[in-house]
Amino acid sequence: MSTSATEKVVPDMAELLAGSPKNWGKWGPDDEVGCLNYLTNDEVLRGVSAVKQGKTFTLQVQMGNPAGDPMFPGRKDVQRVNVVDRGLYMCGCGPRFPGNLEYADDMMVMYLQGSSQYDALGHLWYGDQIYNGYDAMTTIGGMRKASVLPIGERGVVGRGVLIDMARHRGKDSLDRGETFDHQDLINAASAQGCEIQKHDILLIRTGWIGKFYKSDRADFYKDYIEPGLTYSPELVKWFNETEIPNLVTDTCANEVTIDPESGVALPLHNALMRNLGVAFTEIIALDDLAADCAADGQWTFLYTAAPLKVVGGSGAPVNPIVIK
Ligand code: UVW
Repeated sequence: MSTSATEKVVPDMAELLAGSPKNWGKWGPDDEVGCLNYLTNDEVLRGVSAVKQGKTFTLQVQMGNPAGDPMFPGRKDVQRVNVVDRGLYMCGCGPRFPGNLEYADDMMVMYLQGSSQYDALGHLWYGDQIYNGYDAMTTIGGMRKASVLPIGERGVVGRGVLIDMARHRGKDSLDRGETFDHQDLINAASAQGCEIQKHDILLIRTGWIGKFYKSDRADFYKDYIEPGLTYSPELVKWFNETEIPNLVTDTCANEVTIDPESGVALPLHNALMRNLGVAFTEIIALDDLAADCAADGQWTFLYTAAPLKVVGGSGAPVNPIVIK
């Protein structure tokens, strides 16, 4: 237990999530991809059968956009620097090859969660254990268990459904700290004329990342609290029973930053990702896809993604592709 600045007694994560369901061991003692195991060959074909028009959408935000890179506070923007370019050749220093070709080369330093990304299932934990019961000591110096690598090796393909919570509530973007739950998702789906089916990859638009690009940066990050799903035992039960393999949103953390009820930070990362094995995909650009879905009434599609295969990574950038 701890006390917040407002003297509210905030429970430990272990206390809040006591009795919360776990899928540890469900896919064997060596599993590192969790609910992505629900995406069987039949589920891939179900996704393919959602393709009706051949329209494609890429869902990664731009990296190194002059407006900045949206990310969870505490991380720093992508730094991309030129190593070789025409300027180097003009100084007579460019690498020379037979035939005199010239080229441009660059390098980048970034937080692996500093752009559109997949979290490794072991990215966050409480107590001494990460997803599937692996010892949290395995995170030291690089993740030896439940890193992002197995997700990159496997890839993610299935039927996706987009729920546009912002549009459903008549807003460009949900407000700071605005919450919603599984029942709100079900209601929004019904208003959109679709349904969230078992094993669907669940995409939720809040408008938050779109708002980043329209806001003053200092204002956007001031007393940072983003909108999102909020924890309840019923919501966790719904995710578990609906066997959602992957939660994909246009926020930095896929959930309201501080649970308004308990005061605990990011409980769903633990209840859904650490305990159930739901893959988290964050900072995803959904505005164009949502506008198209609202225009043609097709909210379901084939979703495909594979994070970069970073050995030991706690997450990795991704550019998902959706085909309607
Ligand atoms: C944190 O690392 C706090 O969360 P995220 O999963 O949003 O990167």
